[in-house]
Amino acid sequence: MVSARAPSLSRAAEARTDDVRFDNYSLILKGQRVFLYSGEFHTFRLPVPSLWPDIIQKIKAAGLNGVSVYIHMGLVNPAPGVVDFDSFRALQPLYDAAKAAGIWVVLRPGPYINAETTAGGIAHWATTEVAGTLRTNDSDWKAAWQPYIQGIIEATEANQISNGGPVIAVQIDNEYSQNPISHAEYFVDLEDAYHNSDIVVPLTYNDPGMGRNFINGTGAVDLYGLDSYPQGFDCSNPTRWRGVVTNYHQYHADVNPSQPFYSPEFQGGSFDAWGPTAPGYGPCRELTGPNFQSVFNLQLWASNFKLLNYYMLYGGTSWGGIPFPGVYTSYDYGASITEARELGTKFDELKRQGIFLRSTKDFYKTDWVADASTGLSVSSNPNAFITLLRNPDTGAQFFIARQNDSTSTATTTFQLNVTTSAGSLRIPTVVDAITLGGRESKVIVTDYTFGESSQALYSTASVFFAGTIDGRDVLFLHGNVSQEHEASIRLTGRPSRLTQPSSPKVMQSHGRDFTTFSILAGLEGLATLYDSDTQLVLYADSETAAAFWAPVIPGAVDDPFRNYWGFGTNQTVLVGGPHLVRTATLESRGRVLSLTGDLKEGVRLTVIGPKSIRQITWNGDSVTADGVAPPPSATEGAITAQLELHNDFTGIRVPKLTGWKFRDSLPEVNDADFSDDRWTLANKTTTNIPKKPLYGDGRILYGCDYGFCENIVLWRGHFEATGQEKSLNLSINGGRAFAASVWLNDVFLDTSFGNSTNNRNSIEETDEKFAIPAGALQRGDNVVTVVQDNMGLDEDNTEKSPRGIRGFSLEGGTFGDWKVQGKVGGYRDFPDKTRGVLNEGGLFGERQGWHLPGFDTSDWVERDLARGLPDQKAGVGFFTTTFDLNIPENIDAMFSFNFEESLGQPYRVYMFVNGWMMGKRVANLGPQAKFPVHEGILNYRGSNTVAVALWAMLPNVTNQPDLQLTLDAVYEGGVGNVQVDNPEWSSRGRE
Ligand code: IPT
Repeated sequence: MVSARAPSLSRAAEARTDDVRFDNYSLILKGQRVFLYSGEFHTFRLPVPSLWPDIIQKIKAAGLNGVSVYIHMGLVNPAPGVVDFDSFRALQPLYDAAKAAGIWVVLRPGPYINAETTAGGIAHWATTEVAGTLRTNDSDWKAAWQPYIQGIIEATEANQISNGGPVIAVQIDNEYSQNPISHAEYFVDLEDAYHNSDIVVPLTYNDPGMGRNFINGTGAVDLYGLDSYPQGFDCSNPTRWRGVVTNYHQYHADVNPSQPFYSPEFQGGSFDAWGPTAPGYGPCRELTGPNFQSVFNLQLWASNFKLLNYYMLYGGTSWGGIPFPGVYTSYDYGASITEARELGTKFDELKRQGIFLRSTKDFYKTDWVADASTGLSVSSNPNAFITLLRNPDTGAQFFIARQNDSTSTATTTFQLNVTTSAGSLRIPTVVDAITLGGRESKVIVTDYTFGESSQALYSTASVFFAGTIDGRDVLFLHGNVSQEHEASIRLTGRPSRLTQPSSPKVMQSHGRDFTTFSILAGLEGLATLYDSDTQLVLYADSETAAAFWAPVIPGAVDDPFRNYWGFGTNQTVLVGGPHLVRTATLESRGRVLSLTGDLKEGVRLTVIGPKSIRQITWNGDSVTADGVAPPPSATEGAITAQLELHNDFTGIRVPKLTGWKFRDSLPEVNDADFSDDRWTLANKTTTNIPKKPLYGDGRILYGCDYGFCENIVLWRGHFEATGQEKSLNLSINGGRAFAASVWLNDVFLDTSFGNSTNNRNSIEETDEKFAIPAGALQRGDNVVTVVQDNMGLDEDNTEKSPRGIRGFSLEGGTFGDWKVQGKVGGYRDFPDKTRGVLNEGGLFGERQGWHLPGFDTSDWVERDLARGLPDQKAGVGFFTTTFDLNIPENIDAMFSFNFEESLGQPYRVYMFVNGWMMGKRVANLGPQAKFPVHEGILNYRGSNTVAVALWAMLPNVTNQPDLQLTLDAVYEGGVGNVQVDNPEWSSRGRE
């Protein structure tokens, strides 16, 4: 435990709790130095609260100790004065899951969050009704956010660390500038709101770049941080690297040296944009893959960052109207945990790094000594760029090595001249060199303490785990299998059965105080280097190391921090083999080790834990230890067993989506008796939206101004025909990648296609002339029907986006009434409080609730979705079908809905699964064709409804949607008990 000296403590120390302090090195929680190692997770992008523990447990299993969470004002506060933390908007299940896993929470409630979401998270009612400038100290904006922030405060107070909860910081807004003063005063207003409450944890901020905002002066926060996305967001060139940022440390030294170095967002993946050239998330995961994590993350460590958050760690799904116009439904982000909640090689690398940090307290307090650019010349090869960090108390040193050209794919070998407690050395001493195999970075340690008191003089192999297990000091090293590595260790204790390293690829040379283990290239699997009554030293190739877990054994039941590593517990075991180990407990005075986790297949289980263990259970079932071929020969304290699956995955039936029922959803065009009497008259002539109409007669045809801000909005423009009408002109704006189809009476005129590029300067609105074909006009009342998609409001902070018809004119005539209809009830009175304000739009079928489970379709016609709309007309129709699932409990199965036809056809699909709009397929743009949907939205033991609104934007679509349900992966385990909350249809009256 390190207690910081009072003078060096900065602002948060004056703060209202001693439980969260910091000095110039790191965060200090409850008096303990902490490296905050966290990942970003947006609960609103996984609208199944019972699955939040799944993500949190996976974050924990990677060795991380924190989660950073944006909260979405627009979802929580859908209408003026309405603050709703029910269903997926809740905070408490997140806090409970974090506490149960021992994970700290940094809460980022905005109100502005950016986050590739509509209006950057600002509630649509606010972008509409606030006349002043958003995100300034304008009084109506201030009044607008108060109820939301007060709601956040009330839901959070009791969950702060000072009250035994997980919350350690609250971020003020998001990425902003301190100038002009109205911005800074806005921060002051938000800070006042927290200061006038029982929120006692520090207030933080994320600067978009090296902008020096909010460090000092008006609105300055307690703890400043800097966001960084050095690789950018171009996933289409996944191997093209931009190189690491080399001046982080200098920036820290210049701007806030009295605070620890904090990155509230460091690139953990990338978002992807609409359009046929968008590559999809596979390449994003490659662009930010394990080698990126190795080189770029270690560059952060080398820059002495001690609070880090990877954005995103789990991206999830931008379902319903969540996206801003630049992104599609999937927000997978190429993150370490996939949208379907799966783990892959990025997770492996994250875990190798995370467990190292968790194991290495000496790393939490380091002085940045020098690097190769400031005169550190320790490397024999200038192509290896070294940064040296040193712990001033223990003398532990961390040489962080990367390629001098950080994008280099060359193999670089070097020796390092280091000064240690045992004098100067050139390491390695026995094998030839340290190797950087292309895009790879390493931490090389000297005078490294592991466990209670053991010492490694140096290691050129990476540390995976260090700690104490059953009173023994344990060190677990790893390295690239094609390289040689070396570690020099002061051996203690009485050697056990194993007197030689268990692999012939390990050479041992005894010095006076230290024994040097040289690991030759090609050592695969796990090797025991040394095994005594006081020490255990293991080595594995990096891939094998990633198959190990170090679950934390919870401490005393009455300790609120019993699950927090280093706080309520310092006890851990090593478990190798399973796909995932979620939790471990030791019961019956250490005799029973209970493990929970996931299996993909049968595996060999290796447990290195206390000798007291007599029994191991896996997901509740007793495991029979077999002692067969224990990990490298007879390592003391290791237990091995075979874990087999209990379930036969091949028995899982994947229903085919058949039996579709169909009904037309455009009576506005197809039913001569349709009346829009009950629609809203669009007769406003003023709007708070700064971008005013381009032409027309002064009437404002922006959906938001009538409460219809989300998803599809329909417009009806009436006129009395004189016969002179030749054409109409419409300028329509739905944001990038939108579309709007236009009819005159029952005659289809055309569709306007929005621009799909992600270029902010591109024109978003269309401006088109629609010729009136002969015979389309009718005597008396004529009506123009516009079906318009709204892709979300722009993110640009103070922006209030015009969404709707920005210009209208009728050549040869004059428009009479314009009517507008979006989703039922608009943003004030929408009926589906569970799925929330962003779920549905204004299509007739949606207004009727056809997308909801339980709607009676017995009088609908049978029609296969793959046949498209009748007569190949442009229009909108609803297709629904149901299917049963029967997945055994304790199976985590990943399903997705897939459009198997090729891209390029002019239609859009709004896919509702049990009422939730889980996918928007824009078939002419793409790229997304695969839509993962989780248990909780899907009912795994019962009936499910899928409803598809198909909008054919042009006649004669040739390649119709071919929608199939796919089982992508199956695991035995999971968090279990996933609650299903899919309210059924009830009558909504007629709109
Ligand atoms: C940063 C935002 O803070 C975050 O909300 C998200 O939008 C992220 O970008 C990109 O996914 S802003 C940063 C790119 C300057």
